[in-house]
Amino acid sequence: MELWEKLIAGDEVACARAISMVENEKDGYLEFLRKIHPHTGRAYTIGFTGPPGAGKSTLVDKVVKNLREKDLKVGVIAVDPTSPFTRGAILGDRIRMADLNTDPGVFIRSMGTRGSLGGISKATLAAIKVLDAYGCDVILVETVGVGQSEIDVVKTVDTVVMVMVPGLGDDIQAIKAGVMEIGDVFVVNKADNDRAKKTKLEIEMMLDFNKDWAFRPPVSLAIAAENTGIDELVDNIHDHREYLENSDELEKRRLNRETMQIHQLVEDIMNKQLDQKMDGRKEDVKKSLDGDLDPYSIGFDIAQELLKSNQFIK
Ligand SMILES: Nc1nc2c(ncn2[C@@H]2O[C@H](COP(=O)(O)OP(=O)(O)OP(=O)(O)O)[C@@H](O)[C@H]2O)c(=O)[nH]1
Ligand SMILES: [Mg+2]
Repeated sequence: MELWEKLIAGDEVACARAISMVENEKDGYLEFLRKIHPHTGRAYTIGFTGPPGAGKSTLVDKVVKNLREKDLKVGVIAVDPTSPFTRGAILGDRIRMADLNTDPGVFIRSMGTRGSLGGISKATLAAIKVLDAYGCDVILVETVGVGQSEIDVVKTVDTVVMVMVPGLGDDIQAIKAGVMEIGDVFVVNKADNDRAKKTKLEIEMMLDFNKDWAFRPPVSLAIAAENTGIDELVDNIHDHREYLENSDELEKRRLNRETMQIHQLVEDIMNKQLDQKMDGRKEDVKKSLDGDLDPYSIGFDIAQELLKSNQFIK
């Protein structure tokens, strides 16, 4: 059997190999993705984002267990934060998730943040496809909500869970811009801290500034470390899913995701061609600097050459 056949048959080793293959864009990875595409589209994807140390991994771990009780096959993609300060926490994640690793109904994968801008979201999108073909019913994606590339990752999932912590209300103005718009479901974790209720109210107030919600994001409390508030969070995610499915929103989000994938692929192909062409134009660039040529003519000329050539398709 070929790798893709093993993958869709639910072979765990094949799944790990397939993710590495697409993540590293090894030879034949596009052909591989084409083969598995007809076997995708079934999985529901949920992103968990929020500040470093908010308890995202702990929550994901508990949510996975909750979903496993419902006999759902679950995939987890943890996008490793770039900050060296959080390395210890990552190690912690691995240890905490160790017991999930022995469950054949759970597949966990960490993704590095190396590569160019858009690299993570591209690799994550591809990994989602692989886990979908592997037969996961639900795929959870954990990212630290700090940089643009993490926000890009989050934009590709069906439901975005925004993990907050008590006291965030103090500087809620600062996080308002990015955070309030992308969260579909909010959860204030670490509710063993007595400021949690106040933070929940503050978030609700912020949300209620906008009166025209088609789906007003629910806000709940959780103590992930004690497995408290998980049922309510899972219910809220489910409500959001129902809303998406009963409107045209789910299709809209998935169209966005598909568009993004196509966009990234074309960009990649064009960029590679462009880099090659630029290498051959070093003399012209020098002339441009000396004033014998200009960058606009060179750029336009290269663009025309690229558009005329049929070399894109390889
Ligand atoms: N008090 C308290 N601590 C918690 C709770 N949930 C998680 N923690 C602790 O908070 C710390 C960070 O938890 P993680 O789950 O690693 O947080 P994270 O958001 O995944 O962290 P990064 O991935 O590094 O951004 C750990 O020490 C957890 O044990 C909670 O509900 N209450
Ligand atoms: Mg984490």
